[in-house]
Amino acid sequence: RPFKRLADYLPPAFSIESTDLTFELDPVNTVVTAELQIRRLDSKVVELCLQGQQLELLSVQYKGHLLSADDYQLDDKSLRLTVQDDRFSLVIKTRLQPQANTALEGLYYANNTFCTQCEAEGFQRITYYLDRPDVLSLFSSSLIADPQQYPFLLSNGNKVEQRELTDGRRLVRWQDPFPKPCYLFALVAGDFDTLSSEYQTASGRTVQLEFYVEKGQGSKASFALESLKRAMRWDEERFGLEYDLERYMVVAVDFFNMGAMENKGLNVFNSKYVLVSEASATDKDFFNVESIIGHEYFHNWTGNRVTCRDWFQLSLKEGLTVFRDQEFSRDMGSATVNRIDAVQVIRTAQFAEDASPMAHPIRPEQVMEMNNFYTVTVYDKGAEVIRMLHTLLGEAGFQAGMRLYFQRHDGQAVTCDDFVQAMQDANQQDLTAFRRWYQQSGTPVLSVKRSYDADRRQLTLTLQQKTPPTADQAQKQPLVLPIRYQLLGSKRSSSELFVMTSAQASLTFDNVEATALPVVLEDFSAPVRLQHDYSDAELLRIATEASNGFARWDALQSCWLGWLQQAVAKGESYELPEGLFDFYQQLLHQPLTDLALTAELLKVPDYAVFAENFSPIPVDAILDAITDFRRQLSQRLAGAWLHCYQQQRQTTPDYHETNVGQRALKNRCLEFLALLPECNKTVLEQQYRNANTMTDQLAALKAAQQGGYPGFHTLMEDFGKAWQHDVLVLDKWFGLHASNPDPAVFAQIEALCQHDKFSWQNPNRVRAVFHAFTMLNPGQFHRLDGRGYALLTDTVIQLDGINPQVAARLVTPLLSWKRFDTERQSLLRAALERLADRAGISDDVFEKVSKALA
Ligand code: B3K
Ligand code: ZN
Repeated sequence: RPFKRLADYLPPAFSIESTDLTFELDPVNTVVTAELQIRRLDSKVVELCLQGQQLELLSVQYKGHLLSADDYQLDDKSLRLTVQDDRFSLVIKTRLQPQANTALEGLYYANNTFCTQCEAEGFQRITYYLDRPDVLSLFSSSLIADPQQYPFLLSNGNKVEQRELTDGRRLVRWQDPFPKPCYLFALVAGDFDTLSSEYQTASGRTVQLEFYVEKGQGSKASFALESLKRAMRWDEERFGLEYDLERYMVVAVDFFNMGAMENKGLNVFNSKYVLVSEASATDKDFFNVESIIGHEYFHNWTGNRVTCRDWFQLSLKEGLTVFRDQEFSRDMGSATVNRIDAVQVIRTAQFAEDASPMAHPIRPEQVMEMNNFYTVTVYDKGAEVIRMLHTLLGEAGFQAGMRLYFQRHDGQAVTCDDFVQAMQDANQQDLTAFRRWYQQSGTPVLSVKRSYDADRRQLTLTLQQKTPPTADQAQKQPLVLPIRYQLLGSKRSSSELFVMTSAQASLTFDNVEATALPVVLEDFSAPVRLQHDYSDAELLRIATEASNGFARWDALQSCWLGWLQQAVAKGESYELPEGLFDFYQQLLHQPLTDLALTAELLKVPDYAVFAENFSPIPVDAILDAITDFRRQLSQRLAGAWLHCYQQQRQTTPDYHETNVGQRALKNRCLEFLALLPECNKTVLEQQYRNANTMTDQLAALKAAQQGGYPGFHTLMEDFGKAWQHDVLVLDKWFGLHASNPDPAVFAQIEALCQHDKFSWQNPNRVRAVFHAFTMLNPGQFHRLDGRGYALLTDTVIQLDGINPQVAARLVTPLLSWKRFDTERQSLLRAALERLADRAGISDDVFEKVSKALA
């Protein structure tokens, strides 16, 4: 099957100056009329090739003349015609069946609602078009439907007309004044609860904010609405960027392939990231709503006003917008914990991707199915690359670069190179070497060695970087690494920046004591794996003394990894050092002001964090060691957990930094208390029954599950009944079932798939069950009898026929077969072969599986 390559990029030979769409909406028979004004840009080209998939072509008119089937070529991917004129109109009529569209790409119908998803290449499932981001067109659209069933007919831009037709249907017409690529087109038709408000921009314009959510859920959208206002204000203050239309609409739907979509003026969201209340959503859910609302809003400038030339440049908008949403979140809550969470994503998921058959640079060079490249590498490593630029140039330099970028490229479709060039020119800094981050994949290993010369009182740090080969690229070169560091126990106590540009470098410190201790890579200033030879005592000293909160947490992470490696090597219990118990004791009696950070410091890392550091991954030994560490901590510090738990027990329900921190700390304590048989009943039952937030209720359930509490099943039954009307909460319940570490989980999953609220068509439901099973239940998923792998393989096959995008996301845990022992390797390989050999498997799944087997 063919790949598309970045190297083959050619500018478009035609432009589509305007696109006027008419939709006669019907679940089983929607007729789309597209009227395109086309201009030839390259006079040598006579063939116009429009992409189209899953379409029934009804008619084509060229300059007002109906064409016959001999006038064009049609296949299952395109419509081609020979054109003589430099300017002409085309009117194309197509028929769609939105209800049959379970792939949820293009125009689909679910839950009595019409909805579109066009990024990356979904618009070609609506009409024949130049479906590429560098073709910008002025869009207008007329939506026609039965007003009883679909009182709201929404599309991008300004509403310019609404009237009732003689046949009883309603027509609403929209015009978007900003030219845009078709991936930003959207329409929604349905019946909703609405929530609206106004926003005054910095320059004094008024913007209408409108949220459209499922009937009866209106009150759950107010936090999202307030988040939007905060994001709008923040972008004005930090980036000087204002919203540009009179209306900003957000629609929440339960059937959606991803988190949300930044369509111009009409965002479509997965309801999970809009609908929250303290009773039904956790603090983490609130966080996600605020951050994704911010993300989609920030796209209006970084993505929509300036868009991508081609899909290989995806990180141009995604890396930059993730950086912007992370900065926004950091200003809204605990800055340190925000950074910790972002780093965890890199260290687990992104490093794992680098080590997998799907390894790719943040700007990929070849792609079979673009939807497979909305990855942690493009998004999150992409954001780290932007963050490094920010570190190198400073806030003022970075903002100067942003201003130049918009000055040059507003209204254009550009490349990652254009972005770096603007940063370079605004700062008169040569960023040639830095650009390597865009073309080189893989995780650099940075090793740090220390030597102290007592006579000269001189400390030398020797730094070395090396990037191991990846599946896609054998040769690697040194990268530009901004390294933030601090020297503990010396006069130079502030944090400094060293920019490493070659494979080796050294740093010397004069006039320092032998006890001076360098803290390297503060705030994770470069996305690398750090290797050092620090002792437990030194790491615990950093964890206690460093001024950088991230560095404190990170030192502890190094400790945990070291202890776990020893436990695995010994194959038996490893006794945690006294220094750790003392440190924890202290934290539990006197938590830091940042309670959320305190909770992070008190955590034994998850399986995924440890696993990423092994090859082959000793699944069972890691799980045993984690269980043993947790047991040691719970027993040795029993009194301290209870003391701290009681101190933090009373919390105010609203989502506010102090309450969130308090809940995080309390629930960390609960997690350890639940491992003590004597505490179980009262503490767990009480917290579950008396919880004033979903955060606390769910934490009690999780602690009960992990602690093996006998009453757990009764609590689960109660929870399932209490929340059966709320699918978003039910998803949490599905996930808990699927993460049951007992072999009974297989029967439970079977039962869940029969549950009347489960649907294979709904990505949220499918992910709730199978994401939990594959990612949060490593013991059962990686069983040595292959049952876990077989279940996932069957699921991927079943799902591929319904929704290839979701199937391809689910298949990921099977790809890294080479990282396991020989028994698991052969089981995984067989699973992959079963998928590869399957007739009619989608490109989405095939691309990944065939890479894994190559
Ligand atoms: N741009 C969309 C993602 C589209 C994914 C297409 N498979 C959401 C976002 O990143 O904001
Ligand atoms: Zn995005």
